[in-house]
Amino acid sequence: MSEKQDKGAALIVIDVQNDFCPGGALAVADGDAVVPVINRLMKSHAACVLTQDWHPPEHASFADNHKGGAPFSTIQMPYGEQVLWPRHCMQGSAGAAFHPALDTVRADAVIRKGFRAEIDSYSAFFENDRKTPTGLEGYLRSRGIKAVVLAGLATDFCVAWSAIDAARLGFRTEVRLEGCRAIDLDGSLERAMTAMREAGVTLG
Ligand code: VGL
Ligand code: ZN
Repeated sequence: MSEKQDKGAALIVIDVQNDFCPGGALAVADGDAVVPVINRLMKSHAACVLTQDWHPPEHASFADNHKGGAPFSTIQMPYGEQVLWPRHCMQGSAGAAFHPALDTVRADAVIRKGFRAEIDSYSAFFENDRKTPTGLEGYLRSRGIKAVVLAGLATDFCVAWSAIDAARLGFRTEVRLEGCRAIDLDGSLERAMTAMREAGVTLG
């Protein structure tokens, strides 16, 4: 899809925050490389929404909130499997701030997610129970938006979960891979790519 044809689509920028960039608490390799790509994409889209991972200190996804919980191990939560992460994107912290070079002035809205201590939220649309809405669907629909383009961090977690939900909700959905970087934990990138394709997401 050319940048011109994207005009009617909303760009959804996922979690381009200091903690996911080199030097951050949950750094994604080469994570800051997405910033210039996304700044350029912002200029060719009619609407732009940023998401911000935004956790309270007692958040259930933090390994150090679980006795003996090792970072990057997996536990069962009432809503399903949960990876335990290093403490990251704490509400109000420097790590939770957007990357300083991200052109945030161009954003129409910021959706924060993961602010409920007992449940994680990878997707921009629903928490990890896949039911509790963030409000993004209503925001996009009330603006008449029918197509979304996604970029950001990380490809295999928050970008993939957001893209799959967008497609399921009936939005025409494209992920711009040049504007994404992955964590790639035990094959998670490969699984995410397959799941996105199966959900009808265009990988561009
Ligand atoms: C993310 C792990 C934990 C992401 C957020 O933005 O992909 N990953 N929290
Ligand atoms: Zn998080």
